[in-house]
Amino acid sequence: MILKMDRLPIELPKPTNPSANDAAAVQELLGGKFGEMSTLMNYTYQSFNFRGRKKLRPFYDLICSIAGEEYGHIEVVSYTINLLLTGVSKRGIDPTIAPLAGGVNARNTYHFNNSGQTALPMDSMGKFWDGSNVFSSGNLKLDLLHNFFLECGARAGKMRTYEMVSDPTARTMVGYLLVRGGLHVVAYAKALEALTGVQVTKLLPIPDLSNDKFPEAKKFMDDKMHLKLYTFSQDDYKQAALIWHGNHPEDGQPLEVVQGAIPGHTPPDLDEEPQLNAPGSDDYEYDPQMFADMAKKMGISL
Ligand code: MN3
Repeated sequence: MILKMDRLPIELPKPTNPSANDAAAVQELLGGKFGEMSTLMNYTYQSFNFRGRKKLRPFYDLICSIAGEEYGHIEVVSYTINLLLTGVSKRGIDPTIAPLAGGVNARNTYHFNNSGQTALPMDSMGKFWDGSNVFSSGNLKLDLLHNFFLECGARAGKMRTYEMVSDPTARTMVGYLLVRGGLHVVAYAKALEALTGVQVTKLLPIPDLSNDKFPEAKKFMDDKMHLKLYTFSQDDYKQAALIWHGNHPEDGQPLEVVQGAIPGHTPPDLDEEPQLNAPGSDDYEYDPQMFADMAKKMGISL
């Protein structure tokens, strides 16, 4: 089961230049073949489908911990897309001025046609993510090899998105995901080492450029975010520590398992876009004052 928190793993800065085409490029990190939808659903299904858990519990605990983290990754990429799309059309309620005219020249018109200028589970070319991106063979060595490859491919995609999109919102998010995805690369390499004795960490980094060459990633590394594996569970998945221990293969610093979740930050409140009726009219019967009075009586803080 999943326990949810209304938090994002990092604080996202507001874009300096909101841009529908930047948002379209970032979609690759959400719904691309190597995007966060793929990592989330791969590890989630591999954890549901795990056979022989009694014998191989540390591997199960590791995959479950990483699956838990990936939920927050789809969230932080989605919020980045949402912030990049905020304010990119003309705000107002007059349809005759064609407030969405800019959408015609945006690379991804779904952001205007099918959403309130917000993220959709699709790649940078508008192809919707689907379950054929999930690999869950049932063979642990094969699944771990796949996960190692998936994280390396995801890392290449993050680096290229960083090189395409220079807005600080996107770069902060990519810097964070390079560090956390980089940790997942090492985790699957170490899992393969524990299972087979082959020194997979000697292949790292793939691609060759180190995360510390990206200033936004370097900041998170200074906070040791490349060393801490979170279980994303209050009490479970402790045996992940039987794999996640020792020193980081690139900088030699000690690895650590943290029980629970990344503390995180309140997600940004997305501004209204009236020209898209998002979220809708001020004429709703909904009465904030009535809810405020009720909350007071019920002891709920607003
Ligand atoms: Mn991820």
